[in-house]
Amino acid sequence: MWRLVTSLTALVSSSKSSILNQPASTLKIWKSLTTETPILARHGISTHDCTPFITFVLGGPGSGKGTQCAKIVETFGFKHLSAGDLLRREIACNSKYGSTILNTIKEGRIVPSEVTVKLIQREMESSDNHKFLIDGFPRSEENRIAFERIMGAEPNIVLFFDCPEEEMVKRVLSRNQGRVDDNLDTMKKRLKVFEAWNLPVINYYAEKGKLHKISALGTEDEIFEQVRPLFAACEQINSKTLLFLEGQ
Ligand code: UP5
Ligand code: MG
Repeated sequence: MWRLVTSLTALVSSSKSSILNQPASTLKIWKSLTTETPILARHGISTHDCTPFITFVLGGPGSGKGTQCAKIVETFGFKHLSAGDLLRREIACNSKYGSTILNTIKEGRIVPSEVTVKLIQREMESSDNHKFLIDGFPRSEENRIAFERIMGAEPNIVLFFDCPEEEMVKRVLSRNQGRVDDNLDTMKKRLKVFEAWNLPVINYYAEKGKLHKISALGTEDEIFEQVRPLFAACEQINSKTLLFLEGQ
């Protein structure tokens, strides 16, 4: 069903009046989906019948990306791909890049784009789902450009969990799940990398009108109440599109 999103541009002129009656969240999603053709799918992810619907989930270390992704999966049936988890899996299975990835993560630096994009590509191609949450990627403009080049795709929407540094530090240091990067020394480096390399990507998508900034302070449920309407709006737009196309 998500393939139909690509037909939204064609729909804009004919259904503008009914769309204008929608709530603000729906309108913002509508705008971000139609400001340009969202999906190109020329290269790596064109093997499925459906064009994927891609959400990038961005935010600093400990801002709650993974926590909110789990809720989106539960409520809206997306496939969750955490770039960090995919990299940690490579370490755990001693792949050829394992030790390089481990050292990079310990230093809070960014793993080479080709490695991460290939891992994401493999997961997307082997999934039956075509609604993807890509969590913690892209972390730099170079990551973003590599994704577009290798996958031939852009995200439909981008979430940014905006969280104060003190709160992120507090959450990461109390997580206690044995992650090699959850210590004060590495956390300081992760925050610096976030500011220097991730923020330009966030600004890029803000300028493109694709960014949805969420305040990441509050309880997990309170934060999800900001997230829910975005995806509900996507579903609403999509079902309207489906009805429209069925009437063609
Ligand atoms: N928590 C969550 N929400 C809360 C709330 N509202 N109130 C109170 N507590 C809350 O949450 C963090 C902790 O906070 C948890 O204990 C949670 O219960 C609690 P989580 O949802 O895990 O936050 P998240 O933003 O996912 O934090 P994470 O530490 O995973 O973010 P990072 O972006 O730092 O980590 P990631 O795993 O993506 O990457 C790790 C490293 O891998 C990077 O530093 C980098 O070296 C490397 N990497 C790359 O090189 N390239 C990539 O593309 C991706 C990663
Ligand atoms: Mg995470």
